[in-house]
Amino acid sequence: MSPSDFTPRVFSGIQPSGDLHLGNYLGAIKRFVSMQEDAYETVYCMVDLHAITVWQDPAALRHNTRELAAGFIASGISPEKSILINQSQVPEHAQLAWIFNCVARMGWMKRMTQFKDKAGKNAEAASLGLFGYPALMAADILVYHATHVPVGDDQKQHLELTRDIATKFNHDYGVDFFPLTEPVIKGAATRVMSLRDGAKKMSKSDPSDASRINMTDDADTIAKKIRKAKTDPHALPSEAAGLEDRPEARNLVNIYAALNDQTVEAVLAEVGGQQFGTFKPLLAELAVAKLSPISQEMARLMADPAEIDRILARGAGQAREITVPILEKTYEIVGMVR
Ligand code: AQP
Repeated sequence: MSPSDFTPRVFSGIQPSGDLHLGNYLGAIKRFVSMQEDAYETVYCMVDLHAITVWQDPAALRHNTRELAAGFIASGISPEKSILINQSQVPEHAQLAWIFNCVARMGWMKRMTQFKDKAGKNAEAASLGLFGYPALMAADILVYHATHVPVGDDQKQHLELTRDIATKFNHDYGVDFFPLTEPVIKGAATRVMSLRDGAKKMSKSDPSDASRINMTDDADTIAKKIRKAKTDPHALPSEAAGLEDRPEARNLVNIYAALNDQTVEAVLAEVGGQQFGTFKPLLAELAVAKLSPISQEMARLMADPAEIDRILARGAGQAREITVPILEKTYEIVGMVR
């Protein structure tokens, strides 16, 4: 069966492992919202089981999970239109992950660049969970038979692995059960870079807070971080080709384009020739105009955490209507006595 034989369904998630940042917003959440308006069933997830592959303070994890849910809702994800869950309340994710641990090969996992980046030089001390992360991610997606997954560019390799796992499972058991999910990686900001280093992606775990714009930053902080963002001494070009060897300049233009729903070409047609002293205040103004209403709404939602918990509990109930039958069928295919 091809993905078109399955109900068009979107799944994606974000780790509640720290402050939500502009990269998460432009690379993922903004596109989650637009897919919610299309002809898909949409399931969006705070992947708390993924977050603990690196130690998390329990109180901070609870706070970050609720704050991430508030960030999703404040950005436009409606609990009436989308299923909103935290991963650990839908146990079929972890149950299917075990089956996929037995399908995925060690050699495949060893090639994952995210593991190498996150484990660093001391891979022996990394958790087994961090190594197995992509099998759980495959389970997150396939336990819904999701056909489309909007993500940032950094997740491309994990989505290829998800397709490999689905293919091997289908082949090993002689079935056509799991779809080959399509990654949806598009737009001007599929890889938002650090404001301090145009070669590094903007990330929650970067020790420098100045490297990223957090969704909870106030207007002054956003403006200050953009003012201090690393750039080069040249004026902006009028065409995209002129950004090729200028990673920091390209990053700021990409951010502007994504925030303003424009193409890079359209932005450069307006700002080409400007120095950063002129462009940065424009970008700061745009970022504040787009992000401040979201952070204010997040703060309002966080004042009532019980309501967020109710939304997540209801989402888990809706999700399990999909995941329980898919897991049951998987167990039956694999040969488990039910
Ligand atoms: N810099 C980025 N540009 C575009 N998209 C990004 N995403 C993350 N960073 C960028 C996208 O956000 C979604 C959720 O990511 P995640 O929280 O699951 O984990 P991550 O990719 O590991 O994010 P971080 O911020 O880099 O977290 P840490 O520092 O904890 O590892 C994904 O769709 C991702 O592509």
